[in-house]
Amino acid sequence: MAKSPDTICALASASGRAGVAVIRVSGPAAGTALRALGGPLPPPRHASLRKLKDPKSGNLLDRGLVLWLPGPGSFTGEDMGELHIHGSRAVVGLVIAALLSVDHMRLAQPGEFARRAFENGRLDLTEVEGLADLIAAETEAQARQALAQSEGGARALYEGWREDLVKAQALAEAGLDFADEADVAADAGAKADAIVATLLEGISHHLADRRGEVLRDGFRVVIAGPPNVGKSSLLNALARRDVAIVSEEAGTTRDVIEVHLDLRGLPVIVIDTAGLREASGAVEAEGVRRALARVGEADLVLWLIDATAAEPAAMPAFAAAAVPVVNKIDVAPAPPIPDGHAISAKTGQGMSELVGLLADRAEAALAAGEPAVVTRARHRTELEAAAEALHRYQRVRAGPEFKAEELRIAARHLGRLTGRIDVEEVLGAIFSEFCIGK
Ligand SMILES: Nc1nc2c(ncn2[C@@H]2O[C@H](COP(=O)(O)OP(=O)(O)OP(=O)(O)O)[C@@H](O)[C@H]2O)c(=O)[nH]1
Ligand SMILES: [Mg+2]
Repeated sequence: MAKSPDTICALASASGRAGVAVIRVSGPAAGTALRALGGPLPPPRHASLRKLKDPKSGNLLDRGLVLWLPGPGSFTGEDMGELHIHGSRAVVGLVIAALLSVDHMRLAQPGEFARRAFENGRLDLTEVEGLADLIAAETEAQARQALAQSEGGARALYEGWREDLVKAQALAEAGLDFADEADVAADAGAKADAIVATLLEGISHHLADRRGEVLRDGFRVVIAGPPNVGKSSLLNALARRDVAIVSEEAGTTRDVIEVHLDLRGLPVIVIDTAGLREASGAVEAEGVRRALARVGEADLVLWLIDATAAEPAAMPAFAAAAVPVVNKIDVAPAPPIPDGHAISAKTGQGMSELVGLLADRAEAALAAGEPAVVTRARHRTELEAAAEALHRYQRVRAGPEFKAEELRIAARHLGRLTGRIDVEEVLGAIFSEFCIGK
């Protein structure tokens, strides 16, 4: 792809007060800009301490490290520079203003460095996504998965599959060319069939693995139950802070409130919901509707039961798969409930066991084995479409040209995954994830 004429610069570290801030520059004028502020270019990829001056006035702006990272071996593939300066808003503002006074320099759009890395073939789409996830990672397991993906874990697999498909396609087309020589055609067809069978096995194996998406989004635990049983109190106890309003009034919670926990390095999102009952008003009814929607998306539901209630509320059908948790055992003994957990959100009794249970469930769903490859709905959609085309290939009886067409369709979906083709429709969404500090 042609080099972009603009040179871009931006603060790469989080904005605000910090010991050090990093400003990145990329594009054909990167070297000129570094020289304009910091004097002669340091040797490539060696940090050099420089006085940074305003090119117009000659005023000293700061003293900092200058890095010269010439293309094409740089992150973006273009000539790049980095300035490590003091991290105050004032210094960062002055240095960026000085950079912008250099010809052909402008501020980068969110994600533009990654976009250039992609356009210059330094990263494929899955690696860009992995990088966005790595920047957003909140727990160790998320960071590990994102790093594996940003280092090409998914790319290698998907590219390998695409190459196999191209081979199968060539074989299927050979069947067309040698239609008169039945032996040759049959042999090529059988080889293509074998490649497709192996491919389908591989794709199905990875589609069956949902760990990647759950790990990226967080393991979702929904606290549900009748009003006033202590759902919000349990959320606060898990969060160890007052996140949700607690009161003896039934129907207190209406909005859905989420808390992000890190349990053994795994991201667990605990969600408090409105008490489920025949709502007494439109706002509460909306709360109940939202509660039920969250239950539907949950990886685990905790069904809360009030130990002090004369008669526990009947469990709705969805709660059959839920973990029953009896609360308020500081006031009344827990009724015997099979596989139930007994806690007091107020005194903390039974809470460490409950946290242990959440961590175990999250671990069972997420951990174990190699990092997952399918980490986003986008991957799943394309892989499913590719697998469908391969299934149709296996069912085609009409003739080799129809088989070859299904292989082309499957290859197109794998090409979309890595960003070889049809990238424009997904690019905007992915690169906007690089908006630092959002
Ligand atoms: N003694 C005792 N009281 C509790 C405990 N947990 C909650 N409560 C009390 O029960 C009442 C209801 O608590 P909430 O946490 O607001 O209950 P909720 O299920 O979120 O209620 P809604 O949002 O109205 O559905 C409050 O007065 C709490 O102080 C507990 O473990 N022991
Ligand atoms: Mg509540």
